[in-house]
This record gives sequence, structure tokens and C-alpha cells, in this order.
Amino acid sequence: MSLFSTDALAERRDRAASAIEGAADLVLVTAGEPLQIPGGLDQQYRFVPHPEYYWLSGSRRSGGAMAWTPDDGWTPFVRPVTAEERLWEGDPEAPEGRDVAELEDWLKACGASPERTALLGAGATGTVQVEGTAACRDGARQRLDVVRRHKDAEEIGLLRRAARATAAGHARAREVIAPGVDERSIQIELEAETFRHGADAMGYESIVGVGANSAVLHFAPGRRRAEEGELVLIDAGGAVAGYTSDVTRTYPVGRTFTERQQAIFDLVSRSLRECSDLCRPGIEWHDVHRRAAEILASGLVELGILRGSVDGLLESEAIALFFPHGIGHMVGLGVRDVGGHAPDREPGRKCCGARVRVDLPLEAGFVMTVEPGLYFVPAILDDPERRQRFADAVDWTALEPWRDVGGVRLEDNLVVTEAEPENLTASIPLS
Ligand SMILES: [Mn+2]
Repeated sequence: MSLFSTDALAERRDRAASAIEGAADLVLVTAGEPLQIPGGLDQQYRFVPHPEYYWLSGSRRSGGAMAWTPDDGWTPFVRPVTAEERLWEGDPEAPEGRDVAELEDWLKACGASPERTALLGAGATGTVQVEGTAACRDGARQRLDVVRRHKDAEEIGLLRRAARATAAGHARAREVIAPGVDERSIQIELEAETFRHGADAMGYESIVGVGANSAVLHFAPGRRRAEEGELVLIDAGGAVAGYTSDVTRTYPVGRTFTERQQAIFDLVSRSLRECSDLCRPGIEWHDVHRRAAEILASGLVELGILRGSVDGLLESEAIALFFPHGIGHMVGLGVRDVGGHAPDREPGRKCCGARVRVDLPLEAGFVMTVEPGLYFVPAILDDPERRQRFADAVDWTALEPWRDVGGVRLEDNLVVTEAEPENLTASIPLS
């Protein structure tokens, strides 16, 4: 049984069909096949369907395909449940549709030329053998992306459930953080509570970094113990049916921040607040990044760490020494959802020295992470090339005592609406 209503799926398929109309004579969106673990005998990695297939079919079963032609619209093909599966897995979820074994004949009868065939999803896998061109695929995918960026009410519903589970997990993490507790224990408590409150998976590998580890952007929790006066950075989110939260908080070990930690935290939380409020239809995502960079740069100037004009520090990319990543990305079906750039733009345009994953104006229905951060990363700050390039922009002596702060990142998930942005993760306290 799909979690999505028949109406919601029908509406998605209609929207997708109108978007791809004209781009191809045949669009085939495949789920993909499970991957064998090398040397794992009959073990497989947990199967995750291609998001394009899941979004259209509502099914997370492998081996299926959604086929579209201008005349017939969408035809679902599914891998039938076998007796073997029933023996090992009970009664697996299988959507309605034609047996995927019939697909080959169906494709022959359809007779679309490779130039007019777009192979989306996982591509040609398993029993799906069909030729298409990259140009046709890219054209159709771009149009489907435009549609998939808008989350429907049922998708937002799943994101709300994921956010509730995530809020419980973070609350539990906050409770157990104390001198002597190690990163792994914090992760275990956070994840257990997230599962207890309705998540069926974590949306990505949880990040828990204590002390200096808080300055490692994607730190895998280990046995490092928290000490009084340090920070703990937690970036973790629960998922429901593939829809995930992506939330970061930075907590003090002990009751309060040190003065320096507080100063950095205040800058990051101010950026979070202002940038979240900017998430309205029409604003360029790069401008949201730029606003965060401005707030952070001007704050670092006030603290005596950076020198010069804010515009100059953004222009020279000096701010990326401390804010080296983008302000956020699309989130929803997976921790990195659709994203991309407007069709008339070069891919990978940087902003203030950071790679920003989205290069588009926002529209109602988008769900964005907003995740400003400030870090004192040894690999960046001790790099001789950068120290020379930014000899004047940074007061390298004044910087020294700040390095113990490590890193602070705060991240919420915002739904863009015609009115105020809706913060799905507002119930998770910032500190
Ligand atoms: Mn994120």
C-alpha cells in the first residue's frame, strides 16, 4: 500500500505529464535494482528507489518502471511478488500495475526512436533494456525537476511527521549532553528517541562532533567525550517513508556557552533568523546565501577577526574561510532534493566563495534548509596559501583564541508559501 492517496499520485502524474509533453515520445522512469554487497554472499544493501520513480509511483519496491507516452499517459509496470519473497519477507508492498516482464513487448509496440526516448530514474537496469539519448533524458529530467521541486500536501505531511520525530531526538540529545558523555552515546540516544517518535529511518548518517570535531562539517561520531566548556554540534534528522528532516543544533556542554562561543552562536542564530525570513517566493537563493555571508562577515569584523569592508570580504571570498559551505539546499524526498539551477545559468556558480547547491529564485511549495555556520577549521586556517592570500583580511593574531570554539551551525527546514515561510523544525530549541 502506498502512503500516498490515489488522488495525490494522479495529480503528480498529471503535473509531470504536462511538463514533459513535447520533450519526448517515450519517458521511462525506473526504480532501480537492489545492489549486492561485494563478498556478502546473498546480502544486499538496503534498497532505496530512485526518487523520480518513488515520487511518481508512490512505491518503494525495486524493479518497477513508470512509462509515459503522449497518447497513453502513464503506465505502471511492477515486479510481481514471488513465493520466495513471501517466504523471506512476509507480504512485501507491491503497487498495482502490469508485470514488468511485459515491458519489453510494450516498448517494441510503442516504437519510439532512441532520439525521442528519455530514460529517467535509475536508467536501464534489470529487465529494462531500452535505448535513449542523453539529450532527451536531460531535457525531460529538467522539466520533471521543475514539477518535483513543489511539495504537495501529502509530502509536507510526511515532512511534518519526520520533523516531530526529529524534535524528540534532539530534545533527548540535549538532555544527555554532559561532561563525560561521548559522541556515540549522544547519537544512540538521539536516534533511539527519533525512532520511538515515528521515524522509520534516519535521513542520513548522523553527525555528532564534540569540541574540535564540531569544526568538521560531516563528522562521524566516535568515542570522544564531551568536556565542560566545549560545544557539541549535532546534524541529524529522522525520515518517514523517505521524507527527511535535516536539522543542526550546536549545544554547550554544561549550562552555558563561554563568552566566545556565545558571540559566534549569536551571529549564526541571527543569520538563521534573517535568512529563514527571506524564504519567500521570488528571492534568489544566492541572495539568501549572500545575506548570511554579510551578517557573519560584519560580525567577525566587530569581533576583530576580519578586517575591511563587508562587501570586500564577500568579494574576496575571505568570508569562506569561516563560512565555507552554502546556506542550504532543497530537502524532502531525501536529504538533498532536486535543487539545481535555472535553465539559463551555468551550473556550479559560486557565491562568496561557497558552492551553493541551488541557483534559482524560490517559489511557493519549495522546502529549503537554512543552515548558516561559522567554523574555525585548522585545515583552512593553517593553509599557507590562504594565510598569504588573506594576510590583510584576517587579523591572524586576534584569531588565535577563537579557534577553540570549533564550529557552530544551526539548521532549520522551511516551507516557502505565498505568505510567511513555515518553519517545520521550529519546535526544536536553538540552545
Ligand atoms: Mn543540510
